Amino acid sequence: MSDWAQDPIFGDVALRWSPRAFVAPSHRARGAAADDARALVFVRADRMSESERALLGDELDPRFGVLDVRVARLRALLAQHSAIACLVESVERAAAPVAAPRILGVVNATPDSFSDGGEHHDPERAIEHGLRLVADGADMLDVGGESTRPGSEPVEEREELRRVLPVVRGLAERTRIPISVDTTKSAVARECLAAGATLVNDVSAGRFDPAILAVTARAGAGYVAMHMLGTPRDMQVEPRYADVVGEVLEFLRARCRAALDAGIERSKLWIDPGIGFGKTLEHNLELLRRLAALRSLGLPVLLGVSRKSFIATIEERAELPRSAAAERLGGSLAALVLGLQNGAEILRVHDVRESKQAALVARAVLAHRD
Ligand code: HH2
Repeated sequence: MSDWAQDPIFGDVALRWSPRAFVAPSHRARGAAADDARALVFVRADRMSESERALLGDELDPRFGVLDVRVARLRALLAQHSAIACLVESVERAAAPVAAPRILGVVNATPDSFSDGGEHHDPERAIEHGLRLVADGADMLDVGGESTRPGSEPVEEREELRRVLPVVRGLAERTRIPISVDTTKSAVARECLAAGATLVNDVSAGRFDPAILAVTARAGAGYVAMHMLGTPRDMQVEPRYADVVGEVLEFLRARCRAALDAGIERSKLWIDPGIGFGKTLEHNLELLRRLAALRSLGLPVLLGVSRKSFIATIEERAELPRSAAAERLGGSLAALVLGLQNGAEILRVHDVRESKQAALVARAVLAHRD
């Protein structure tokens, strides 16, 4: 068990129980968690010591590993046992109202993306597409020139730059919303930042080309660290985790530390569980259901579920035909709304208009006070 409480940067977040426990709000508190707010504490009772289990007493349902308590009771538990310190902090974070969701519209300047490959390969068409997404309500745009679909091969730096640079430049000149570049390469990030991008979306979280962190830091740009198991080429070959949420959290914490060490400001870091990147359907579902656990790092959570293949796998299991990527809007919106409810703040989507509407409605319901 890593001692997160000792971490000088994430110490206040005190994730010491992760991956054994995390907290999700059953009733959203107004502002910080009030004493009478209820919290659902999901506990890995099987990994707890006898004394920890005894402490939780009858309130713990060991069959489901759920502890359903009021925050006041949690505070009382804290007074008895320092290991529970993390829970109160996590309750407060998880119970804080969801910030206004922001939509990151996808502009793929690739010939082979799984979702819209080839549609906007020509720079002018990609720029037009981006401007349409802005008109549809995108808060930011994400320009990518290398497909990361399972089994895909890396694209050469020169080719990737040829694809994305004119699109980033054109969009930065013609719109005022932030432009992100979806790349794992430091040289591509550097050129795009110089051409007007202000955010680097790195699906490797700095593992493929560590210099990308310093490049981002030097430009004072934002940075998205995403979890992926291995590389796009091998990530879907029997992905395995003992505890997918705990391992994704640990990975993101370590990668954020590397980003901070390279000089990226904490206020400019976002995290992403990487739905579909080295995950089976069960892994994706568990991450989506327990997404609130990621908020305990105290960083905005970006979520990409749009058109992903887990939607078709669910259809298949229901003995329906697998839908093509462009026909997965219903499933994308369902996952987006649940992601939002579980703490996602930035939603990476292809269908901006529909996603914005769904996010606004979900947000209105979640923020409603009677
Ligand atoms: N998903 C894709 C690409 N980049 N970046 C982040 N941060 N999170 C994601 O979930 C994510 C991402 C895959 O989607 P797409 O760009 O449509 O496909 P492809 O990689 O084939 O271009």
